[in-house]
Amino acid sequence: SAGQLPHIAIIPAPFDWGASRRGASHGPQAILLSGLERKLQNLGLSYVVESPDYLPDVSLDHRSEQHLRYWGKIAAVNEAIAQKTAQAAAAGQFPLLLGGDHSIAIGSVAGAARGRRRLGVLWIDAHGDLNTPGTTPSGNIHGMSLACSLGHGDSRLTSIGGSYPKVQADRTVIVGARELDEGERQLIRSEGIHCFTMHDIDRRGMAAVMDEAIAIVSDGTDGVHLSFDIDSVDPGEAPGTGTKVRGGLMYRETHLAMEMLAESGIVTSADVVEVNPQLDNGHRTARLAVELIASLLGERIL
Ligand code: HAR
Ligand code: MN
Ligand code: MN
Ligand code: MN
Repeated sequence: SAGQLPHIAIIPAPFDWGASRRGASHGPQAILLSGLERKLQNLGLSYVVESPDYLPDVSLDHRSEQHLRYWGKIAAVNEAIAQKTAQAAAAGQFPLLLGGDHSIAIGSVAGAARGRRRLGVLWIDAHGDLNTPGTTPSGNIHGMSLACSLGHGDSRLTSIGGSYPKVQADRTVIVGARELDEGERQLIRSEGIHCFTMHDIDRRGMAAVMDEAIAIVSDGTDGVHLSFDIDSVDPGEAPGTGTKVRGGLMYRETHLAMEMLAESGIVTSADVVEVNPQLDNGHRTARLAVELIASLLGERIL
């Protein structure tokens, strides 16, 4: 990734059946309307905005279970997301997915992993998204997406984009966690997933945490997928999201993380998820998402 600027494939994923509330399906439009294209132009990046037409119509798919809510819609949509992401990556582009709730990462990680079998994953989130149907307190699949990518949970989800684990635990890093369920804590311990909580960030500082996170996800990997859940940011800065948790990342801490990732040059694909304009204060959260994407893609203060 050194030297030549990547061609960005902006892939909208207007889907919210993985969450407990509707609205995140309008995230892509809100982010695009908040000046994303202008930012990319100012950075001198070439890009294409894909049409959401690649997604199947799942309005009549009502397959759902108590501990796997709307799994039918989610499986169908994520197969298409995996395909679209893999296609962009195979064409040498940088897939940038705009969510959508975090269930769309089941597809994006699977797509990113298709051409990179030693993919590192950096999951920046207030949550672990490490539940399975056996541990979920809600049945909502956006709380299961990272577990799925690691090969844990129901085969109707883990088989999306191919019946194999898309990533390994020792190449997976969570940053920003502050609300984990008991089953998620157990999975973190039993699998050895690297998890930097808000406690770690408070103690050591964001720079030290990101230095270590970058070292882990780039060690022996052939690419890195960043899955950025906007609820990692403190709700004071990012109110437009469905599952807010107090005590999150500060404005500058979040930018610093993105700037350090840009400097490292390791990120090969990304998603920005859980922006819900129906819960936003104007377009505050969508505008923040645009700023953070710009920092990730190389915008610098000086
Ligand atoms: N851990 C809870 C569950 O599984 C809440 C998950 C919440 N949402 C997210 N994920 N936005 O990051 O239901
Ligand atoms: Mn139950
Ligand atoms: Mn999440
Ligand atoms: Mn979250």
